[in-house]
Amino acid sequence: MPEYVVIATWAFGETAVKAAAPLLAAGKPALDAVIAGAQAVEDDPTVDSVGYGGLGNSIGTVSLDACVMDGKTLDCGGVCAVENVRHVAALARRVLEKTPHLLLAGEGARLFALQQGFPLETLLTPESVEKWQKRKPHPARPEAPKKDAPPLPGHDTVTVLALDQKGNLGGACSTSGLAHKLPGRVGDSPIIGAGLYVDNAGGAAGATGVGEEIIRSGGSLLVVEAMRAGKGAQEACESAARRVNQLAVRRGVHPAKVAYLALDPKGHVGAACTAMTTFQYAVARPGKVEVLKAKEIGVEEK
Ligand code: SD4
Repeated sequence: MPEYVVIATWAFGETAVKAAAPLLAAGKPALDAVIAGAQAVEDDPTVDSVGYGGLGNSIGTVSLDACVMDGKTLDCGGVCAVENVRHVAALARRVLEKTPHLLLAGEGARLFALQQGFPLETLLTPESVEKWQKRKPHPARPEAPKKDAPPLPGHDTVTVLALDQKGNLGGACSTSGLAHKLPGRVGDSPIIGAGLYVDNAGGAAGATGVGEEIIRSGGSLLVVEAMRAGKGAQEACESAARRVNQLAVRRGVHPAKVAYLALDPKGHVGAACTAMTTFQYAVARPGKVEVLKAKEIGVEEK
């Protein structure tokens, strides 16, 4: 029986892996575990970039994106620009299970959530409203970010990847996206292949950081395809981070903050981020939970 492994983005990923590990230890499927992990972070009001307590968009509304994928069946589902639903990773799973579609957006996703019995609630907290106000873009800066504007602060996705005891991989990704984003803006996180990709035959990968650059550079599918082609999980993440840097240099802009996390079908883990991105991630294996720092790929690295 393979040993289980679960990994998750950022230091708050520790909350996710600690929620997911007991399910994996009990022999539950990877998909159940990653959704439980994502949900623990969605419920944490101190994480201001995921679920309840997430920072609002430019008009102060919390708008969430999420997706899930099963590495055995390649079944997947996502929701984007959803308001008033806290557990969007679980909602993405309902899209996978109950509909012939892969991605539901906005009001359609919210109505689907109601139909599926998810409660509608405000996702704002007094603390998140205060932070949102403090982090408001400078008045001199236009509300709608310019094409080449530096990224706004306040964005961190929880991406959870797991290998279960049957040797199956699963992944979930959940975020409130960039704080102060334009209403209707959707990042990489709900898009299969961008924010997440999982295939037992290649591996699992997830992304965090500036969604526009993750999508532009090919996203998580790049990482999985690199593993399928024989690269290790670490090398695959590094090559995808290098791609982000290379495209930025070609386009004459500073590379965006982007990080990749990967888990191969044998349980090897990889993580890498672009320059000036301090990226931490959590790893749980039987009897051990660690928070590690990812390798940073400098712009000059070819
Ligand atoms: C997005 N990738 O909406 C997400 C945000 C994020 O670290 O992960 N930030 O673009």
